[in-house]
Amino acid sequence: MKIDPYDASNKRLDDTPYQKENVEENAEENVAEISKNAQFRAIQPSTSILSFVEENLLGRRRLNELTNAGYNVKLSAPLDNIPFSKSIERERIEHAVFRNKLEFFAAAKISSSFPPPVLPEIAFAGRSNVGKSSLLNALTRQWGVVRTSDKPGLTQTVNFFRLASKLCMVDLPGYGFAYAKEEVKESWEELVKEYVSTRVGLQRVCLLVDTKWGMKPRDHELIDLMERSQTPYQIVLTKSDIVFPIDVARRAMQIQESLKKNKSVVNPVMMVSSKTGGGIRCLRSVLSKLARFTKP
Ligand SMILES: Nc1nc2c(ncn2[C@@H]2O[C@H](COP(=O)(O)OP(=O)(O)OP(=O)(O)O)[C@@H](O)[C@H]2O)c(=O)[nH]1
Ligand SMILES: [Mg+2]
Repeated sequence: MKIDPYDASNKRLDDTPYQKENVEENAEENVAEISKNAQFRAIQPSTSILSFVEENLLGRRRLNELTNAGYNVKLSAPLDNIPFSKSIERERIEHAVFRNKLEFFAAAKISSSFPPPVLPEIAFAGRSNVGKSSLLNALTRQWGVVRTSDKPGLTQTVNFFRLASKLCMVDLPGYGFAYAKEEVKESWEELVKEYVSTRVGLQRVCLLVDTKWGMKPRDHELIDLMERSQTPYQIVLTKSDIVFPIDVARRAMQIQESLKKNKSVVNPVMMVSSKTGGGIRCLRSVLSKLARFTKP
């Protein structure tokens, strides 16, 4: 895998060699790529997916579309607010779980240092740079608590955060990036695999997939493992603000169809943008159902 120096929006390329000396092979690859694109464009998303995308204003949108719908574009993640809100401040997070202070409490490089599983746990997995740490911040609106970076491979340990005594959220190191040494990469990947297949109290793995790029071989590898260990996982499409709304819908449809026969997958495919806040409220609703509820 190589990093594309000219692509400021998304640095990842396929795991294929960057430059091919063999021109014929290159031409063949181009044809395959074109037909892959044509197949993608031919996907007909279901009406429920299409209306989810429209209702949540997902995908690349003009600013005036957001203002016309009543969102205050001066706020960060404006779609994560109530439309036509009269309040100058941002409206409170509606979910009792995600309103709590996000507290970092443990980091582990080896499985023996995982903290005891006391709370229901949700983990965020996915390729490096897919937006795992950003999503944790966006869900809690506590930007800065979880460190994010545009340099892939920032999160290098399994990091545990708690939301009061209700939920534990786990930020996993990303897999498949170019900078780290082979042996370091392998040890992180092994740690992630061990975590998702053996962790007691793990309620769900949110497997984050970049909307623009879709699923890659390493995502399938992790899915196969979670199927074998019967770990419930849900696909969350990230960075949906980068592509056109129709392509967000197509990607969700494509993934939903490809996992139709899987047993441990939790539907539906969620779609979010930590940047615009699109889909974040829905994801909170889905995930807060897994939290521990204490009687009022
Ligand atoms: N446009 C856009 N960029 C995003 C979004 N979410 C994250 N990013 C950017 O993507 C980059 C990587 O985000 P992180 O949250 O650090 O990704 P990560 O998956 O935690 O990465 P690792 O820790 O390396 O595995 C940062 O530059 C973010 O600003 C999003 O919804 N939209
Ligand atoms: Mg991270």
